[in-house]
Amino acid sequence: MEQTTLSPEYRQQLALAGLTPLWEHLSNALPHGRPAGLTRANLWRYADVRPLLLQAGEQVPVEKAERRVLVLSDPGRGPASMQATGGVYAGIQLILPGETAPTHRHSPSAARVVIEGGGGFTVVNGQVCPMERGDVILTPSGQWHDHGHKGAGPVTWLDVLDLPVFTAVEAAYAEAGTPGCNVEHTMATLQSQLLRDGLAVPAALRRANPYPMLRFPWARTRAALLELARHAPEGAPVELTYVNPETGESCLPILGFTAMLLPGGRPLAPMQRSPGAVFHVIEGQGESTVDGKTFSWSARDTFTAAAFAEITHCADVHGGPACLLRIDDEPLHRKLGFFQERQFA
Ligand code: 1HN
Repeated sequence: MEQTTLSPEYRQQLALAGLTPLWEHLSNALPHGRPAGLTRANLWRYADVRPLLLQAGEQVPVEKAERRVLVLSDPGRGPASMQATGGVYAGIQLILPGETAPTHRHSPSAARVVIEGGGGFTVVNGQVCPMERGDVILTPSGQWHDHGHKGAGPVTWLDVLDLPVFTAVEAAYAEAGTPGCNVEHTMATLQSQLLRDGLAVPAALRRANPYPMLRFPWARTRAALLELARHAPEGAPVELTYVNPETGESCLPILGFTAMLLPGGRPLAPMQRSPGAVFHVIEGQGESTVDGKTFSWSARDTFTAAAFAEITHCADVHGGPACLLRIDDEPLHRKLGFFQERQFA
């Protein structure tokens, strides 16, 4: 029901009492049939972002900025939005040779997807994680982290955070580091190396650390995707989900990460899914149609899709397979008891 004929006196009494009539808001709060999100699918080409980011490198010292980032701001939410989709913040960060982005920690969890590596590294709770192109590196909630760069040339990566969720529940905050708070932790480093190799782990650390693996090297994921593609039935999606190797659960509590391989020239219509998504192109080129909008993409580009978007992806027939990373809030949707997927085509 829309606006009802309530007497002005009654409206005023309600307002003074801090009350509002549900019947005037119900259909807005719970739209019929599907969520009425704000997210507007968009493409950010790396070729457009990179020169703007390099200008920030000239104009903004990293000590001043704390983090030198251009935020992928959802055009559906107006200017300066700190969201790419309803649940995901995304931005592209730059660090120049010799620079250090200072140690801090915050309540939202983050992950980096390396765009230009080569000498960049991040230290997360004492684990030194080298940054190579396509690597996914986690920074779980509350863990100290800083970034450095020992190589030559710019290092850049896509940051994703569950910040919109933390903001919505009024839980977003950060703290500055103190000297020595993020010194090298060799046991944790050993644990993650052993887990990655499928070996035994230090007994004292077993299940003691909710985030036993922080770095997922692209070289390993890529090789596994190619292997999977050789065995997958024709037309079936070739997808790998990033998990906590000790539990098999999603690697972070709110954000989900899936690497997918798209064979050249064969369009794929994945299920419509309840979470909106950020897609980052790691390799190859092609195009995706998202709710009727077509994006032509190539390696290092990023695009978004709203909740329940109708999507088709197609890698170029001559470019070989393409690899995309999908980042969304599927783990949160599952925890809410709500995650849904539907076949649309
Ligand atoms: C943050 O701490 C980083 O640590 C990157 O590199 C992006 C966006 C919003 C809030 C905190 C980082 C961020 C951020």
